[in-house]
Amino acid sequence: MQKDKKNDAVDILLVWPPIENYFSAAVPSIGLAYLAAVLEPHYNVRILECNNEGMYSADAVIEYIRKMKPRVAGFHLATLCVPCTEEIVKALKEDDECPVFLAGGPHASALPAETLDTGIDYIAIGEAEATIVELMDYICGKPNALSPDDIESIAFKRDGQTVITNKRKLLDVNTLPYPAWHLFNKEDYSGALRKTDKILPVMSSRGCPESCTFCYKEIFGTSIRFRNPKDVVDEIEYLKDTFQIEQFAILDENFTLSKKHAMEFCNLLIERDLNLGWYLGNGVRVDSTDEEVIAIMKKAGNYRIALGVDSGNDDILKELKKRITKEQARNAVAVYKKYGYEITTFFLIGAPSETKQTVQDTIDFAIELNPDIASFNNLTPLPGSELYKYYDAKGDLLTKDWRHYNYFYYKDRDPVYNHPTLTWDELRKLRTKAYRKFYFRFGYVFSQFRRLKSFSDFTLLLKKAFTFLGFMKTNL
Ligand code: B12
Ligand code: SF4
Repeated sequence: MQKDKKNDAVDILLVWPPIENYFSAAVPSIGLAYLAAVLEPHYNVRILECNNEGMYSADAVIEYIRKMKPRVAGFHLATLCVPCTEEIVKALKEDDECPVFLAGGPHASALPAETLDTGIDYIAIGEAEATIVELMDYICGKPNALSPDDIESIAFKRDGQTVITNKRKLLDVNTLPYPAWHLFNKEDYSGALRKTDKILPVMSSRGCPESCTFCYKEIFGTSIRFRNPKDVVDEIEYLKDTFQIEQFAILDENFTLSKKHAMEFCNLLIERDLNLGWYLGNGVRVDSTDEEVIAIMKKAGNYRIALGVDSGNDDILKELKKRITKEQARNAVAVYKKYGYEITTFFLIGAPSETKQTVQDTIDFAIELNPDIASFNNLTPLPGSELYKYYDAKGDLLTKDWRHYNYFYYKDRDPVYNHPTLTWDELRKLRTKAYRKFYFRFGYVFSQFRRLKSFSDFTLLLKKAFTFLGFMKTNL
């Protein structure tokens, strides 16, 4: 999709760094696509999505950057991306000439001072569409550019001391341009759970007002900002016309929170008759189950939903500050099943008060709900979450080697925190048990076969089964 600008000097390369042991390249980074969109009118921008483009090692990225010689290289940092990025930045800083390094994203926003120690020159904390343009204007010496002290929500070092500037206000989401997907190199994004790879993500809101202890809150805070539904549907129509997408993924953190927003969006989508499938893969809350909304979402093409159920024990749900109950989860699954949805339920294993019995409650509850996919993640205190601060304050974080902060995988992972009662090995075994008990059941296999309506459903089921078996074999 990228424009041919091979002969132009590159002002900024935006990098989604490689992650070892990465499970699914489900969608491209909409954060980088928004940043590219605000930069493009002023600067020559390129994108490198390492995992999605098959670039898995620091060495490959180093060579790529040496060849391209961008003036600035900006990294999107989830916690797992930090070790590889540090390797890249430190190696390039040994060269006679190297780019100016920027970083932003979840890890950099949660721990800006520590992230500067990786060699990054400037960090944009939080939402960065305005920040990145101001930073580029400064770095590129534009007349009237602000000086770093006057650019809000950045961190940098001066004389070895970290400077963090005043906090910037969240922006008006209705002023954002469309994400610049035309600058991305890939046309298709493969995912094991869906029927087509011709897919792009869309965000109709930013943020979530809840405060679950394990969730990341440093970028969009605890408010929710909705876009005008008409603009969102215009964007989707543009994606279909321009990139021939067959599906889209809504990345909102709390799409069903506002009935009015969800209903208006779906009604407009139905009116436009775009004939696109879509899914809500990030999880919606079970306490916002409204049958009228679910019926219209289904009619508008939504076929897959993920529900944040998290535990089969009400006390654990309280401890996690989920503000939901098992009964609400039961009701939600029943209503989504009634409308024929493919349902994923997310569960977490390892809340601070978790015991073998409460994990058993979760396994029993998952079996009772019998969704199409039950995902049991190892509760990992990720920087930016309340749980991280809790374990850090207690001195119970065992390592800050970030490559181990992976909630999908146990393979090659050291323990990252001291759980109050369960050992790391017990947590690992409990999670393996959850997967085995849930999936290796006649009732589960039977319900999956009963859903098949066509040969393509069957091939998708096989694709899911092989992906899952590969995951079980290598990572539990
Ligand atoms: C959609 C999503 C995904 C998608 C797409 C990921 C992506 N990075 O775009 C998929 C499914 C692929 C995914 C994968 C993973 N995800 Co995810 N994901 C999300 C989710 C729900 C929304 C992210 C999003 O699109 N936000 C919207 C855009 C507009 O915001 P943004 O990406 O943050 O970008 C803005 C700023 O951060 C900043 N910015 C971002 N990059 C840069 C770069 C520079 C140079 C600058 C200056 C600024 C800047 O500017 C952007 C515009 O304002 C968040 C939840 C959340 N609350 O953010 C979790 C979240 C980001 N994911 C998380 C995790 C852990 C992962 C995985 C590691 C899971 C795994 N084990 O594989 C991988 C990591 C992938 C990766 N390489 O980053 C954690 C990260 C926490 C942390 N401390 O690292 C979050 C916060 C969820 C949580 N657990 O609380 N994820
Ligand atoms: S887990 Fe879901 S409901 Fe809880 S704060 Fe995060 S996005 Fe909101």
